[in-house]
Amino acid sequence: MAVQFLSMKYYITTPIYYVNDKPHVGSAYTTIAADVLARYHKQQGHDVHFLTGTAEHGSKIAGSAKAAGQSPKAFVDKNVKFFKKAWEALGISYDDFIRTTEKRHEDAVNLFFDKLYKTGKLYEGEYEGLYCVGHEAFIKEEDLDDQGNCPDHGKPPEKIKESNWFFRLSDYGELLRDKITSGALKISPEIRRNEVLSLIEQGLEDIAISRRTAKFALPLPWDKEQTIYVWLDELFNYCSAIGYGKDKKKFKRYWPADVHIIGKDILKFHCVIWPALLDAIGEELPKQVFAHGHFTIDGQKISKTLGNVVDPVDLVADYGADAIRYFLLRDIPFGNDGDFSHTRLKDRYNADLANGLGNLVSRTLNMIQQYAPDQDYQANNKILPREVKSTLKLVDNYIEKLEFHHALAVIWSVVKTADNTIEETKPWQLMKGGKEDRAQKVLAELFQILLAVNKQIAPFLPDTHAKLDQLLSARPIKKPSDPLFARKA
Ligand code: ME8
Repeated sequence: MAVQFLSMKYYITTPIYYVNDKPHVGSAYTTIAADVLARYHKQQGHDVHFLTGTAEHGSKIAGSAKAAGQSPKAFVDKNVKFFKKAWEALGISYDDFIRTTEKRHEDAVNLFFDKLYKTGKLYEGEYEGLYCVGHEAFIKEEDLDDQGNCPDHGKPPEKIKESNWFFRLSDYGELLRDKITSGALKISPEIRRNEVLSLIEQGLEDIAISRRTAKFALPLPWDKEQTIYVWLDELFNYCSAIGYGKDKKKFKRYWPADVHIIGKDILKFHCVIWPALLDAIGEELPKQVFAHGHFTIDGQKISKTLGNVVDPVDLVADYGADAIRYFLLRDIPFGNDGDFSHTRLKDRYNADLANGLGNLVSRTLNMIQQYAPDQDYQANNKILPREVKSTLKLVDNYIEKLEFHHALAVIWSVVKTADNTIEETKPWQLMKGGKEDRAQKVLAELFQILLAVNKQIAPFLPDTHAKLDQLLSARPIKKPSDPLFARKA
């Protein structure tokens, strides 16, 4: 009987983004990082399920649709296309794209709420508070700016007093603390883990899980006067997309998620509320949540009013997808806050890609075409210099820790080593001086370095990887007809 071995599964998610607008470079950042991890695990032979999608319910969407003079459904159907187009332009290899207005999601959310209702963890109560539609969340008075506006959205919150259903989040402090400190729920980086632990230490308050006045939201199954609080609807996408209540086999295969990649703004939702809800309905908690930092654009907060919103599709048109993927992950240490600078994008593009990797490829292949067309260029681990081998070994470790900037720095240090080898050995002089064997050896070594580098860049720069793969497997070897990265003036 044939024995079937199932490869290790790896379920990775991004936040599902609000479709009230086009995607911007912030949502692109999270999605690129998740894509790199997904591609890396696919390269390792794992059974990867990479999910992204869009959040399409709630007052924020309804308000933006109204302002655009469209029905919410027509509005989200139009805007979701911008996300799909942007992810295609950036080479995002998602396996599934979930929209919260899909029937498969709505059905699963109904089931989830039925289950939640039966847990006895819900009760009816009065809520009075300040609601920020931009965040789709209540905001504390002390967090408003001097003008009484939400500091992130520049608008005053709505004063809301209504009777809602509540979830006893306050019961979960101890359980969450245990899960986090034991490592069963890993929160990275450390600073975010401490932030969550300190939130728990301060004491958790119960949360409203329904709204009476929200527009374009799903009705609560047992109380049609109320709608489901959009954040709970959204969080459940991670389960609905893999067949919760419908496809038991698929759900069992992929749940719990191996990692939710998010921005630090939605930490509490993912590290406190979401695990507590999952525990309440008897599901396992995600294994890891990684919350990266936020970045500004040329030193300023990303804002429509300032007009500095960067469309990732425009960036791809100017630089190509790989350059944007490289820049975002190389320039901003994943996990830290940072700044997206147009000047640094151009500088890094020229230095690391055009003059760095691109130049190394054309110089090396040009010399091989001229001086060593008859070499046998199979992948040969023995020819690869030992120090290159040991340096490149660090890359896997960095990717697994989501330290993408370190992984890329290591790969580019090898590009530099290869450049130095060319400068120091000057194969053209060796040829002229009758040291052909020595020159052939250097070129064979450089070729092996290119092969090794090309393997490592695959998750980060998929288009470049494919082009370089073609160049390195062509026989006879020829220099590229176009540079991999044309220099920007
Ligand atoms: O919060 N820098 O959706 P959203 C880096 N629907 N990343 C940024 C960023 C910046 N300046 N701005 C945004 C929502 N992001 C919810 C999510 S999940 C169940 C529901 C990224 O469209 C970052 O990943 O507001 C952040 O967490 C996400 O966009 C917020 O996306």
